[in-house]
Amino acid sequence: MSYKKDGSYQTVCPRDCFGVCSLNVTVENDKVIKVKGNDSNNNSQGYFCLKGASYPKRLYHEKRLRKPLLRDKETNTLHEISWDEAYEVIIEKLDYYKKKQSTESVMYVSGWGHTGIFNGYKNGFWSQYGPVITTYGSLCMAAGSTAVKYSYGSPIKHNHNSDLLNSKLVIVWGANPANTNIHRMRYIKTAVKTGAELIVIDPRVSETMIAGSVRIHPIPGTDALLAIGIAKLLIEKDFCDHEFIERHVLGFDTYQMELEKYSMSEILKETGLELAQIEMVVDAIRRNKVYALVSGTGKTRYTNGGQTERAICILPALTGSIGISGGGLYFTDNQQPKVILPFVPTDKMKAKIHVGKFAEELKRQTPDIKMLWIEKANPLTSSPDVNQMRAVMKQLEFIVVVEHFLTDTTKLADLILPAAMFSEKDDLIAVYGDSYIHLLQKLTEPLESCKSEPEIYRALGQKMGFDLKHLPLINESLIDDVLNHNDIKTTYKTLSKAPYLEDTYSEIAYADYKFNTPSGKIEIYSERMKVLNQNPLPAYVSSKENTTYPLQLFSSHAAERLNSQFTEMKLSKRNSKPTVQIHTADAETRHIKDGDLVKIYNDRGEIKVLCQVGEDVLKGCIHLSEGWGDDYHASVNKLIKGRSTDIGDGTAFHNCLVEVKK
Ligand SMILES: Nc1nc2c(c(=O)[nH]1)N[C@H]1C(S)=C(S)[C@@H](COP(=O)(O)OP(=O)(O)OC[C@H]3O[C@@H](n4cnc5c(=O)[nH]c(N)nc54)[C@H](O)[C@@H]3O)O[C@H]1N2
Ligand SMILES: Nc1nc2c(c(=O)[nH]1)N[C@H]1C(S)=C(S)[C@@H](COP(=O)(O)OP(=O)(O)OC[C@H]3O[C@@H](n4cnc5c(=O)[nH]c(N)nc54)[C@H](O)[C@@H]3O)O[C@H]1N2
Ligand SMILES: [Mo]
Repeated sequence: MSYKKDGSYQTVCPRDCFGVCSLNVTVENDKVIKVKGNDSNNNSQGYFCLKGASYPKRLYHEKRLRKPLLRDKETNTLHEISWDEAYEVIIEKLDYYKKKQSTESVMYVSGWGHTGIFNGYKNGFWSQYGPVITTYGSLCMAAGSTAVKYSYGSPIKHNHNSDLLNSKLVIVWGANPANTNIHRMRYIKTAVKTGAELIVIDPRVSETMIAGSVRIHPIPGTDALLAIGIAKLLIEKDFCDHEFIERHVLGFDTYQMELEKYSMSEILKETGLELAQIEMVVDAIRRNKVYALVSGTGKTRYTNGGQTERAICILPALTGSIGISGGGLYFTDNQQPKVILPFVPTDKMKAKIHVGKFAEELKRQTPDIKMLWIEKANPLTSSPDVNQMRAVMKQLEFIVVVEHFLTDTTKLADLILPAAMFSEKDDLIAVYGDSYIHLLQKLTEPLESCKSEPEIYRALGQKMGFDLKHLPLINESLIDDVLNHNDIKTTYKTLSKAPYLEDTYSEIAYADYKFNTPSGKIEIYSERMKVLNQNPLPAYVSSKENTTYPLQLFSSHAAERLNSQFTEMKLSKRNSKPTVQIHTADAETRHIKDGDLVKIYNDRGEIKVLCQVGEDVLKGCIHLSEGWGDDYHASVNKLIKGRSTDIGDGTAFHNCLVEVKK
């Protein structure tokens, strides 16, 4: 029987992305047959990407997991089992560890494969089982978001993307919206067409460097110094808005003194830039004191990432470019109300292991862990130090992975559970790319025996005698209860027509000049940084890795993938093979030609990829997109050590030196 009548329904893409595209989905005979953009929200406005368009194929892809799979340890082969058998195996293991050792022999790991509010449902199960170990920290934007929160207060906000049309100058810094935020990029393109200046700061030629843009290529990880150089010149030349600073900024005077510690010659040497380039940026700001600063996560994935973001994100405050149309800092937009799941008991998980240092910390910090439960994550591709992590995971006794596809991580799983996807579950989506609350609608029954995580937890809970009030059925009435409990004035039915925007939403962020920081001002000086043993003022500390390998490797997010997802869809011919970009001079000294197959290596591992030789990346650096798995011999995280960022417990993927050989 079909879950819904044939027809067209509105929903949203639940991927971990700035897009949060509202979609119109055509359902026929319980199958999604078409996905289109939907203009029910004012951010995505009917636009969507090739990944969203691929759902009708991806849902029914031949490689999609359809049945639970159990590994026969002796033959190392997977064979299909029923859900009842799968539950039996899981319960036997969970009981065994609880009795033999403790529930802390079990570790729960989740990523952001799916971004729904109902990800929190897991606590309804795990808190009834007993405290289990989990990770803390982030693979994603935590260094940057902590920096922005400390500077501007929480929640983080930005002007509506459409306000970019009112900007005469857009500076994109360590962000690549052409790939990662297509809605913002549409506006940037239009703004440039109608005369806005665009400056893009990135160590490589990124897809965002469209015709007419000015390109600035600092040496990776040195952006804080570039920002410090810009601040120095803005202050020296007296281009600042002193009235704005007096009213709304804390720490300007002390920062001015701090800046004297940095000489321009040191800034130029470290960043590899010329004075004229920094002066050019400063001059563009002089001409456009109100300008948009689009600040991304690329330059925050270093050990100095938080301080780098601090140095950059306070720049608009110096010329009063905050709280005003045409101006503003664009990091993330989180103006939607928080949604709490009222039926979920308090989280009892013990977050002991830094998610980016998993490999190193798992055995050292928690030698008693025997069982892993992984869902919505592919750490053996997306987390650092893949080789070491694989070795550590091999020593564990039992690994469960809930997944859509066979990934690098499932290769180590003892039990693989097939997860529901996209149209196969109800959820609420409220992420960082817009300030809406969206409904992800269940429109079709899960394919074959796939199940959503809540269904799995509820069934397990039922068999284990858990209190089912913490594991309710997710349906329209439960979602209405959740909305009601959070005092959000909408319903499932209303959300099924269009996403929800709170009436407190402001198209111009901070138009009220209220900054939710301890001082109520934009904090260039942040006392909170001291608690993290950091300079309370933006500062620069080198992030260069301390090894002798000569080339700096950094990675970025690809248009046709979502981290490690969508590889199976082969959405792009142009980028169908993993390719490393290397500078002509570095290629010549290594006798490497364009199109050669090369080995990238250091003492953590090696990968083999094709080589693109040219001037698209700085000399001394190489660039490769993240997310390629081992099947492509291009798992960049094999080369990368797990390190924490200075603040926010983020992951410093890009502190990485390597060598390249033909
Ligand atoms: N299509 C697509 N969209 C996505 C994603 C995806 O995988 N694919 N992922 C989503 C997720 S999880 C996230 S977190 C966001 C990320 O979105 P973005 O913030 O745009 O992130 P990145 O691609 O990591 O990096 C952006 C740029 O920073 C540059 N960069 C690297 N190091 C430095 C540096 O030292 N200085 C400077 N100035 N630039 C540097 C990179 O070359 C890259 O072009 O995108 C989201 N959207
Ligand atoms: N070198 C390098 N590494 C990086 C980055 C980088 O810039 N450079 N970027 C990092 C960033 S920003 C992020 S956010 C992380 C992302 O790291 P992860 O959160 O691990 O993301 P993915 O690699 O996309 O893996 C998510 C997995 O979840 C599965 N999945 C999707 N939906 C569901 C679902 O509903 N249920 C279940 N059970 N599974 C589901 C997908 O099939 C996929 O295998 O990667 C990071 N890794
Ligand atoms: Mo991310």
